[in-house]
Amino acid sequence: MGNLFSFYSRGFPEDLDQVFIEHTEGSFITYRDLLDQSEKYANGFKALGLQAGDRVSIQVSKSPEAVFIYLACLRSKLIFHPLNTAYKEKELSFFLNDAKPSVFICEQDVSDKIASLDVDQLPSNIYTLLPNQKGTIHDIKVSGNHEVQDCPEDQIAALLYSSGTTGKPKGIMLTHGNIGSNAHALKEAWQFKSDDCLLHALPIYHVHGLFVALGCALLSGSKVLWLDAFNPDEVIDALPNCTVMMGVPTYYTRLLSNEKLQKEVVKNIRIFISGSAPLLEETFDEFYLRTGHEIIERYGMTETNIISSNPVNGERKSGTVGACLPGQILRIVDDGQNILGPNDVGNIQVKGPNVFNGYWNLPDKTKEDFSIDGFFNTGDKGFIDAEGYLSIVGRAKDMIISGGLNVYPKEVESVINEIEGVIESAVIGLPHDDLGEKVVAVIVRKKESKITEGELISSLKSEIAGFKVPKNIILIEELPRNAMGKVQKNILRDIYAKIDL
Ligand code: MCA
Repeated sequence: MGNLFSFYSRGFPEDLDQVFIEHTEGSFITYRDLLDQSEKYANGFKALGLQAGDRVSIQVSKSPEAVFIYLACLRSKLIFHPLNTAYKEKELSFFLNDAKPSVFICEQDVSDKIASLDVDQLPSNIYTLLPNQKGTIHDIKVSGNHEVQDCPEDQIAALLYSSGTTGKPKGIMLTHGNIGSNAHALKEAWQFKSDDCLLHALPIYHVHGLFVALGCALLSGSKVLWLDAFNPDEVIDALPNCTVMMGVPTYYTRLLSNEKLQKEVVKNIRIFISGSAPLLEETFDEFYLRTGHEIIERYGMTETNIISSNPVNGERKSGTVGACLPGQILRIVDDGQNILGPNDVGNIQVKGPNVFNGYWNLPDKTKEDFSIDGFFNTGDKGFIDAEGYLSIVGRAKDMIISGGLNVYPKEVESVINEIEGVIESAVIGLPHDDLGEKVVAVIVRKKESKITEGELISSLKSEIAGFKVPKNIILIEELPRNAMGKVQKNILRDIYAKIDL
């Protein structure tokens, strides 16, 4: 496959003036623009003296410009490191300290306060994104031919962080081969063709919006209808012009809450795809009743890209995430690494060209997460039925998925426990109609402390990204513990799931 940029570009339409990105108000970006702009940025990075393997961190609102920069990084074998704009100063400082990028592209407000970040050494090149801003990345663009650099498949293409159960985020290294092989498998599985039009409302700082959605479009030379964020009214207005939509389950429940979602609106849609969080069977059923479409549920994670999917042709079994994609090996093992048979619940492991290269600067942690024979331990529990469909039944990791975003309780607890007046806390996930799961914190205050729920929330909002901030805070006298002294989160979940918080 070689360089992922070259691999993508082999799927581009012959007529490069065909549209790649179309905005709802009618403006568009062609495949030629994509080539030209990414080439100019690649030349710019070269002029800055960047070398293969250098990191380019980017924390900006969703913008096609970020796609040009992603492709420029691929062309030049630089490592693209996208960041959620929700991250607060402390979180951002951690990422910059850990990834040590040569270039950081951010919004004007972040650029203005960059000196106040707790970073050992600020990146030598800091830019804003928009053309009319001070110190904009547009200024680095240089016209002229740029040779796409050839590279092995295990060349790192992107660094994406996941918080992890220790509370400290880990950088997940994804290679050109990981991303390319997975996009190819998905393009085939979901039968993307050049006349498809993908409704794209996902953020592009995660695997889902960036590698899965854009990867399928690029490899098939098709069009993307670009929405800056998910807004049900805008999505429903755009659906008649599209053939495919991808989203997290929250997108589908929000669409169902909108009366305008009717069969007529989806008449041109070929497939709806859902991932990043469990799709409730009732959502699947209700969506089918309303639209006549069975949502294709698939399963993946940042470390592995997408592992399995329900089929385009053939039975889509609700409550399952479908069969393993071609080229990968999926297995269920018990705690002793013995391979289990059909319908036996155990640990889900996967091996294949899609599986990441390791955690950034954490070789021991990487080793821990792989079996001796090279399978990645997903940390999820499930079973495979006799027809090969995988069902996820639980997580071995203490993790909450809220609106398709992973939240690690340990990370939130560490921040809560630092707040003046707090003795300890337990963060749990509780069912939520809109987000699937919501973050809830059960907190024990010091006897003399009068800190309120509202004060705790506002303190947390200044420290961590909004999606990690608990939707509810429960103050109690003591956390339930077992004989070993371990907090019994299952008891907390049982109690508070029954109460209307
Ligand atoms: C925003 N907020 C949230 C979330 N998002 N709270 C909990 N969970 C969330 N996911 C909070 C904000 O902090 C803010 O709080 C308030 O909600 C409104 O913010 P806004 O940005 O307007 O929210 P929204 O537009 O309603 O966004 C919800 C969303 C969005 C549409 C569900 O989070 C989203 O697009 N999620 C998709 C994420 C995704 O792409 N995941 C894929 C990663 P306040 O009002 O208090 O300030 S996983 C992946 O890539 C793997 C490989 C895979 O398999 O796909």
